[in-house]
Amino acid sequence: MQNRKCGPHTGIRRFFSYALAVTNLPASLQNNPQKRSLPRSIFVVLVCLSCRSGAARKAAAECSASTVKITKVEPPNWWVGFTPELMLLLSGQELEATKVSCNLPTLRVLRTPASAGGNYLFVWLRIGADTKPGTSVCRLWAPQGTTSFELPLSPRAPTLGKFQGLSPDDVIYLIMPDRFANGDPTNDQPAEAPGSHDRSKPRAYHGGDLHGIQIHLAYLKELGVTTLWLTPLVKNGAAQDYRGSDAVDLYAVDPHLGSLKDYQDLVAAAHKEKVKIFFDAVPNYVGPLNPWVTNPPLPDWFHGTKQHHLDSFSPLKGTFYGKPGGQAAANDPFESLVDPHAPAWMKQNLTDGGFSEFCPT
Ligand SMILES: [Ca+2]
Repeated sequence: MQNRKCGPHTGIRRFFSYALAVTNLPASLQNNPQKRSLPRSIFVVLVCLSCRSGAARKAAAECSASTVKITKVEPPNWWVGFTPELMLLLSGQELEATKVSCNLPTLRVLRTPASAGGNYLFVWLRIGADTKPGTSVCRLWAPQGTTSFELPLSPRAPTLGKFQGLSPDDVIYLIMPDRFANGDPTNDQPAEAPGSHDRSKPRAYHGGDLHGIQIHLAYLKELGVTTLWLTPLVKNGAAQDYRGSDAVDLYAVDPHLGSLKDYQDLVAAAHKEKVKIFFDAVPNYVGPLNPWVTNPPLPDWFHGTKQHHLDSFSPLKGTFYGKPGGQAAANDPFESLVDPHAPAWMKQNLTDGGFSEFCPT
């Protein structure tokens, strides 16, 4: 998703796109450039008309004066025929919306609570059962101006033969993609992560990726593997987050591992070999570099704050479970969950606390 930028030309283009209902091109027009020229000519006429209209001038003026800004939409897309409702989280500034409206009549905005300060807006949507696939444009009005965002709604892929789950007969092979096989050296050190790739450093990225797994499917199949469990693939933010657990974006594939298409290609190739892919997600915490950590969408988004939060190991650092002298814990903190003698606060430190000292959960 990219937020539409204000400007002398984009402002008019946004006004135009919002004014039309989103529909897919008829199949008869999709691969025929000559036939496509008709709606394109209509576009030109309408843009020219809107240039001359007072409404267009007003929209352009609103755009240039607006300080309302959307920098991210999560999730960035959804599917029709999947869930009746969807909650979007918009990030940005001045997002204390007075109204949000989408240009699909079957996509209804239910409520739009904003965070204090206006850096986040929750948009609750009801997706009508008769909604067709396409990209909807939603407009947001706020005291400081107006802006818009797009929401692609895709058709669901056929589910027959998929989503089978696991059984006792499965042979699961756990892979940490960065450490398995390097199938694409061009992604070893993405431009946005300089210095992150160094085979001489144990905690740096070492070059493994999704394509490396794909080109070794025959090897894995020969081992008798029926299921691949990949550690989290989502985008991480630090040079030593190769494990994948410190997400900065829960909807993007980490660039060290490849692209979303690389993942889709891997899944398709694995299914062709009758090998399942087990998707590993970590929903209960994010990485310390996630923007939420310093600016959470809600006061209770995390247990505590970056500076003040419970630490799973904190009760173990004394002499009770831990080593004498206040050193790091010698025992697994999970023991407290099953230990009938462990006090309630010790269990809470585990269930509500972070595994590390630098980030809330
Ligand atoms: Ca690589």
